Amino acid sequence: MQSENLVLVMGVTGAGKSYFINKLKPNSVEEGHGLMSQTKSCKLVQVQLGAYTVAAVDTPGFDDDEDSDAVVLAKISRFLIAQHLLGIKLKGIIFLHSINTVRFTGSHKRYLDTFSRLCGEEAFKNVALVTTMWERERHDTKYQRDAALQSGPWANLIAKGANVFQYDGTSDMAQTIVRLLMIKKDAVLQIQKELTEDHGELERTAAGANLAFELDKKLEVCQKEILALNKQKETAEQFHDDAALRKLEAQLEIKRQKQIKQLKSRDALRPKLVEETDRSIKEADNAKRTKGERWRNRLQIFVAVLSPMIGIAAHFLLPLAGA
Ligand SMILES: Nc1nc2c(ncn2[C@@H]2O[C@H](COP(=O)(O)OP(=O)(O)OP(=O)(O)O)[C@@H](O)[C@H]2O)c(=O)[nH]1
Ligand SMILES: [Mg+2]
Repeated sequence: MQSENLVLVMGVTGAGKSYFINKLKPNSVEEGHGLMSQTKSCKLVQVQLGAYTVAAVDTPGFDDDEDSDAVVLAKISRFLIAQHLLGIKLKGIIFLHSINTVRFTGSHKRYLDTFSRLCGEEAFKNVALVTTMWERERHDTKYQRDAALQSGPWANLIAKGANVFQYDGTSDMAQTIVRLLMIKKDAVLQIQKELTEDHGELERTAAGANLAFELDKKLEVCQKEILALNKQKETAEQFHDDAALRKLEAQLEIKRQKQIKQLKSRDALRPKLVEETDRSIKEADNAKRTKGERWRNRLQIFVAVLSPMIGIAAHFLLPLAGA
């Protein structure tokens, strides 16, 4: 079987992940133009860089809707477990961050925190910390922001071996960054070790436990708010205050929707990913054998197992996932 090298492209919504992948292979994924997150599932794009065959993975970013962070982590983890179980080489993670970001708060902090826990310190050497959109930002404050990033939020990663790049938006530089990761030793991420060694749920990994803890706190608050609104509703009913009742009903509905979303996110941290993925690989394998066929390479199995959850650029899917 030919050697497959995987590179993960990560970063918050709008950091430039899809743009970067398109610079490796033009028009392979869709870029965003608005404020909403564009890439909803992991997308895999195969690129030939000299002697290296690289599968670059476009991952969904966390956005301002923090209740869905767990769902995004679950998607990325599912991907990482399949890659790990199939023995596909993970060469590196490209972490993108827009130099236009004025303040490193909210989703940026949460994302970096989850990212660091997902990788674990041993894998920091396989991380490329890349600032994007340099050519878009004319103001000189970009240099100060870059320095502040390196001495602040990124300092620990850099101290433990992460590599820093200022991305100029070109294909040449995108390729150079990927090529530099190709000469690294294969990475095994903390979350992969945690999940495969313990056969546990995502909620018991360092990255997942943190999100689970935050979600549990929020669920408690939401439940209390719903109880309080219900009490107010009872009072309004006693006094036949229709206007207040209507307002409270509307507020309750918003809270209930929020609760449903939070519960869904919490559930995303529960499945036993290793067992599920292992089972899916065996099922795909059996189906293939029954048809008297053989896999062409491990990426083909990977795509077959993950295709319900990942979108794959057509030019990649067709040659690999065909019968
Ligand atoms: N000039 C320039 N534009 C960029 C660069 N990176 C991203 N963009 C643009 O910024 C916008 C957002 O970039 P995307 O690549 O869609 O961001 P993303 O990280 O994939 O976002 P999600 O899919 O929402 O997670 C797009 O319009 C890109 O074309 C860059 O380095 N230079
Ligand atoms: Mg994208």
